[in-house]
Amino acid sequence: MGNPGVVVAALLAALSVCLLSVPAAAQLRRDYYANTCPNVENIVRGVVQTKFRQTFVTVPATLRLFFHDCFVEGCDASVMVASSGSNTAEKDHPDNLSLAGDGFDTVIKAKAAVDAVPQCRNKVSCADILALATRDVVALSGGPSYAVELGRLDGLRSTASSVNGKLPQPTFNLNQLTSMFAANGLSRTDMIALSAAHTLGFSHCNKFAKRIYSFSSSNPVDPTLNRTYATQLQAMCPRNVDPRIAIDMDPVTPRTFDNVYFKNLQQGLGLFTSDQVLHTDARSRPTVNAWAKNTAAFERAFVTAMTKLGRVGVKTGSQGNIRTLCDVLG
Ligand code: HEM
Ligand SMILES: *[C@@H]1O[C@H](CO)[C@@H](O)[C@H](O)[C@H]1NC(C)=O
Ligand SMILES: CC(=O)N[C@H]1CO[C@H](CO)[C@@H](O)[C@@H]1O
Repeated sequence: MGNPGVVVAALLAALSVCLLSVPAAAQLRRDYYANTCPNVENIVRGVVQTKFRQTFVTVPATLRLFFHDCFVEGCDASVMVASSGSNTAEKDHPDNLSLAGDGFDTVIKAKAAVDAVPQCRNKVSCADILALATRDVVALSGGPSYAVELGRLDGLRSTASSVNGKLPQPTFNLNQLTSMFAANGLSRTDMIALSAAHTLGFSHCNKFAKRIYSFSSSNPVDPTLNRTYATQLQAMCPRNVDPRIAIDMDPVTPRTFDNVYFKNLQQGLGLFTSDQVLHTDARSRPTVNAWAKNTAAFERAFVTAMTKLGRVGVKTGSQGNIRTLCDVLG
């Protein structure tokens, strides 16, 4: 302690370790574009509102696009990139599970609107536009609104192979779901809250066909599925159904972002194993029951989880750039 130089050196070393180990997400800020594009939130919201009036699919398509973006290579708009030449991009991996084109279209149009403002041109990342548009679609469909942290750069690569094993499957049990979300810094509570995104949108029949036709040798129908609902699903999704047929994931309020998702689970109306297991498994059931009767508590948990989702694998500095076109690298 007698040598101030040593103390200062030690402090500097400790400080640099701290700085180096600060996760990139710490650099996200709500007012990131305050000087470069102060009106960015209004510009994006305007485009999203117009698109929403044209087609409701904008809502689930954008919300799911954000989730897939963040879980594969971080929230860096890598999911937006189109395949070119010999590179097959993320969006063309089979697990893109038919990401609806209206999500891509929303971000591309919002980016064009932002870049049409001279001050904003080439200043705002596609990754941030996707995060803002996602907040806007959730609010437009009746969900909570929230402040979005900004400052993500766009990723420099996008490959189909990077998707392997990164996205949850509809057949997952609670342990599989929990560990995949944990790998992205999300708790089981966050996972349950985010799963409520299935209060909106569509699923193709093949994603749950096994639950209604060939669950097990003794039970063709998954016993955790509501019997009446199983019969309705069989009618909407007969064997050998046209693979393009998609059905509402929330059979009760399919166009409203609400906690009916959790009420549905209490009645065996969870479409996927990964949905229904949240109520079947005693470890997650108390949370499902709590949010089924308390909208405010669910919305708080959803906002917390979305904010954490938006911090996954954020690119800063030389790890990324601001794309000119969201579907083209560079
Ligand atoms: C918990 C694990 C999850 C699994 C296993 C899962 C799986 C799926 C599957 C299989 C579909 C149907 C795709 C199709 O047939 O076209 C789907 C749709 C959807 N998912 Fe998830 N998902 C999960 C979590 C999430 C999360 C966290 C979000 C967003 C925060 C999300 C948002 C959506 C939306 C909005 C749709 C509807 C898409 C549309 O209508 O275009 N999902 N999901
Ligand atoms: C099955 O769903 C219907 C609504 O579709 C509900 O009235 C009924 O209580 C549910 N059955 C069970 C066992 O939860
Ligand atoms: C929207 C989109 O790009 N969907 C693609 C998902 O992946 C399949 C192939 O696995 C493509 O055919 C789709 O065009």
